[in-house]
Formats: sequence, C-alpha cells, structure tokens
Amino acid sequence: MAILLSTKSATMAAWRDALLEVDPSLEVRLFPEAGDPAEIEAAVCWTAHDMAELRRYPNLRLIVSMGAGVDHLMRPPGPPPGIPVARLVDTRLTQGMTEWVLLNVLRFHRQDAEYRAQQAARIWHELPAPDTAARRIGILGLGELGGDAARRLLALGFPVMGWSRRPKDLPGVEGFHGAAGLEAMLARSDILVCLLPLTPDTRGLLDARRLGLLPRGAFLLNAARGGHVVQPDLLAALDAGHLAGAALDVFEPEPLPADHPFWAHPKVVLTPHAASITIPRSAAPQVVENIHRAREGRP
Ligand code: OXD
Repeated sequence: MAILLSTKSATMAAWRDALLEVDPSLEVRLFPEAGDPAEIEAAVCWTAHDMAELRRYPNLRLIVSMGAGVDHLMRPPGPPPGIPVARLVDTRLTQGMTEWVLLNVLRFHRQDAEYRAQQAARIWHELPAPDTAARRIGILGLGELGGDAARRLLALGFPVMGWSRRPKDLPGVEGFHGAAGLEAMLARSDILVCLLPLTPDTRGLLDARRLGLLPRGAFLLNAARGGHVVQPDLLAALDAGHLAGAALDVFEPEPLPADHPFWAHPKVVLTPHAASITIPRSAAPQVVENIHRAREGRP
C-alpha cells in the first residue's frame, strides 16, 4: 500500500524525505504519479488538490491536511464519505503563527508605521507612549493557534479576550462565546486577531456591521482565511477611518490579484499566506502516526 502526496513539487520531495525518515517502510508516491489506484491507502494533500480525484482510490483510509486548516478538503464535493480527515497540530506551526501575531500586534501597538513615516521624512518627534495594559486584544478562535497567541500576549502584559464557539476556560483570558459574546468582545477589541477555522458558520463573519462594532481606531489581524472577512467591507472601514490598520496574511482569492487595492493601501501590511508554513520534518511524525492509526482502525 502507498501514501500519495499532493502539493507543489518542491514541497512534495521534502515531505517524502521527512515521512521516510520516520518510517522507511512507507511507499510514498508523488501526485500525479499515483500508480495503481487500489494501492493508495492515505492521501496527504494541500489546497490545490481536487477532492473528486480522491474518489478514484477504493482502499483509501485516511486524508491528511498539510496544514492546520482543513477547509480546502471540505470544498465540494468534499472528502469521500466515511474517510477520516486529519489536520496538523504541530508546535512549529503554532510557534510560526504566534510569531506573526506578536509581530503585527507590536507593529501596531508600537506605532511602527508612524515612526517609519517620520524616519523617511527625518522627523524627530516622540509619539505618546503606548500603554500595554490598556490595549485590549480580542482573539477569534481559542484552539491550538489562538490559545498559544493568547498566552504569549498575556505574558507581554496585554489584556486578552477570546471568543470561541463553545465556552472555553483559559487562565487569564476573558472568554466569550455565542453570537452575543462575539458582539460584546468586538466592542472592546482594540486589536482583533482572527485565527478561526473557516466553516459555513464563520464565512463572512467580519462584515461591515461587525467591523463597525470595533472601537474606532482598532486594528485587525487576519491569518486565518480570507473568507472570514468581507474584503470590500474591510476596505471601506479602513478608508472611512474607522479602522486604523490591518495586517493580512490570507485573502480570497489567493494569490491576491495584482490590481487589488490591499497591495498599495497605506493602512494594510500583507504577507502572502506565509504567517506560518508547515515544516515537513516537524509534522512528519504525527502524519506517520495517523497512518498507523488508520491501518489499525484506531481513531
Ligand atoms: C494552514 C495554513 O492551514 O497554512 O496551516 O493556512
């Protein structure tokens, strides 16, 4: 039986080497060279893979996402019925995301754009000192990624709030849940960080009305999925001066078209879906464990 990898070809080679390092007995094939479809027992894939194609493998028993998100696997027609889907929960992936969140929280909190503009104009001028204890941070999503970012922001001295689908108790984090909880948290978030999974319930969550609930002068960080934000509504909120800035790593569509206004917007800093990138050697042990679990019929 064989494992099928499907992503960009350079990345597939790194994944193959990493999986073989953990379990040299695996047979790894690189899409589209799948060989006999009956021999594929697991597919490890990333966003470009066509889910319909996975129905060609009659003995498939596991699908693995190469990232923390699985929304790409849920796009119609979705995974073949009854086949378990695993995502990555990886310390390096979490660390990368937390670094991106801290970078951008501190960028806004410490008035980096203003100081860079002053530097360009050779202006020696001290801006009012930022008050960490007064800068309230709201995190949408308190899972692996949101929970870690929350802990590190707390350690820096920020007041941290978190919103999750179900009530969650994280020491030091003021928790909110449900629709009413969302509105209450937005109204108090000077910096809002979106780290939610993209589901039918969270698509378009940050629309004009909800962005309007943020305090005037708030900042938005989105490293979850472009679909969480109604992009024209975000542009309008930035242009109207309601929001002071946005750090964006994810867009809809991706790549962001070259003529999109986000590219040159003075209040937007953007990265090309690179906030946290999976390192195959770090993730391989859990993927191999999941393959063994699937073979043994374990969860
Ligand atoms: C992920 C991502 O889901 O990189 O891990 O977007």
